[in-house]
Amino acid sequence: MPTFDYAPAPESRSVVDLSPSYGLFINGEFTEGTGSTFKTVSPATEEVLAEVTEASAADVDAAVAAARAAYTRVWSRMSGTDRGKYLYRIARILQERAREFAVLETLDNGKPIRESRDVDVPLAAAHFFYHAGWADKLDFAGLGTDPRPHGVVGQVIPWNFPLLMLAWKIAPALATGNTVVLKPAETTPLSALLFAEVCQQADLPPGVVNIVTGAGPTGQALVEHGDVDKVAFTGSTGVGKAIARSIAGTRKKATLELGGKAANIVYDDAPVDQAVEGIVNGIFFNQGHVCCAGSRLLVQESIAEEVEARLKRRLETLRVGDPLDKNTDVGAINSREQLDRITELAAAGEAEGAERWSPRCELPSKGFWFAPTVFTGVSQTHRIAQEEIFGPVLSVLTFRTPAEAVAKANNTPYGLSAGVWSEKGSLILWTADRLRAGVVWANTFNKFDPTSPFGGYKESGYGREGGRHGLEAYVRTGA
Ligand code: TAP
Repeated sequence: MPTFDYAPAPESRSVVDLSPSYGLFINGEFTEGTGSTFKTVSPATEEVLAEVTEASAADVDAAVAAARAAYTRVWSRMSGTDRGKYLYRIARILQERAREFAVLETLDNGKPIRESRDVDVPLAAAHFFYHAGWADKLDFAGLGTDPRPHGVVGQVIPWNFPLLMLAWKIAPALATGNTVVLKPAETTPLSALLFAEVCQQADLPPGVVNIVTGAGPTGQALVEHGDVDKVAFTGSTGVGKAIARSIAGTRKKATLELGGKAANIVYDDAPVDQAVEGIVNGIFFNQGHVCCAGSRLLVQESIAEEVEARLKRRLETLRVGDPLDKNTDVGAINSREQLDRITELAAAGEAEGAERWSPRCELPSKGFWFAPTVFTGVSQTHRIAQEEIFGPVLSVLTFRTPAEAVAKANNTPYGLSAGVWSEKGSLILWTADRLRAGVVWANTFNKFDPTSPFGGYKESGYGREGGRHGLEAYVRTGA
């Protein structure tokens, strides 16, 4: 229980200049588009923030044509040093306009301002800085002789880290000499449209970056477009599989960053207080809308009761509510659709016999909200142990031996990330070696850095983003 209340500390909305409506960003300009429009709302209040254009197949065609022309005439001919200068410029503008981006992201996504301000925006700038540094050094990146760009890249991203996923996609593509057409998620288009303004401000040659807003059909038109050379997708495993099928047999290259169901393993010699912080960060950061979230806690049986008690005590202190309040720890669920999915899976957990618990917290009456939830007594066959919930819901399972922990951790169709908590380095390495996961964190969780490759095994997709490995996906070598 909190021992005292915090006074509200709301961040000001006045730094954001919202337009009532937005067009598409094609060939360096905002254009009206030929499709219909849709509304984007604040998930915390259901207030309509703006009308956004739904790009039609003809609009996607125009964006790809602009990207092709920019690739052929300008970007593929420019030296890496000059491309790097543009990327540095974009990175610096993102830093200068950081507060504006953070507030806009929080308004459109529902995530706490503390996270958009301290994680999303600084990391997005860091991705541009990092890739700016690579632009003139690609020959020395160990990518093979004469690494060259693919051409036009079609990029489709989800709603959980809108600006950050954009940075993960656009920065390496531009650094390696590709041009892009990017489709942000339907529920979170605004930071991508503000990024389009940044491209104008940086004097980026027209057509190098194009932003087409819309829903699934717009994404489909983009990835299936005949003049797209490479597809980069982050989103659900279902859509990822459909994309892989649709481009099979074509010349298109693809990277797919898909879902996850990470195990966070806590051994009995772990520093329990730190582990509890890591468990909380692992699943309640960004409302659990994190592909690599530590949604399955595997705790050694001998300390399970103690960990559970300390975890519940800690969760009683989490502040759920207004995402623009600087004290808020857990914000709004991104959409009604996502809230319905979380609600349905949590109900399935109860129906299958797991024990459900949430801290006492008052949820706002408007908007989309779900209290932080912990399920104990979960067995491996339960849906909440198998399916990705993508919300603030933790499933707790126990184990007795390291071999059992590894077997349970790997018992999932996914393989994106995992966590291991122990004071023994040898046990951490033994465990990490056996986990089928792209990223394994030791005595920490949800740490991201542009220098570190990120990506999955199994149904979590293929390809890596970040680091030298991430560049590989954006270049071709040989004849
Ligand atoms: P999806 O429904 O797959 O949507 C992702 C993006 O694809 C959105 O822009 C979406 O548009 C678009 N899209 C939908 N149908 C499409 C189609 N047939 N062809 C092309 N594009 C299409 O996922 P989501 O609900 O936004 O995101 C949650 C999922 O993403 C979770 O499973 C999560 O694990 C995964 N995710 C993975 C990672 C990494 S790095 N592995 C990172 C973040 C999220 P609309 O927005 O209009 O639907």
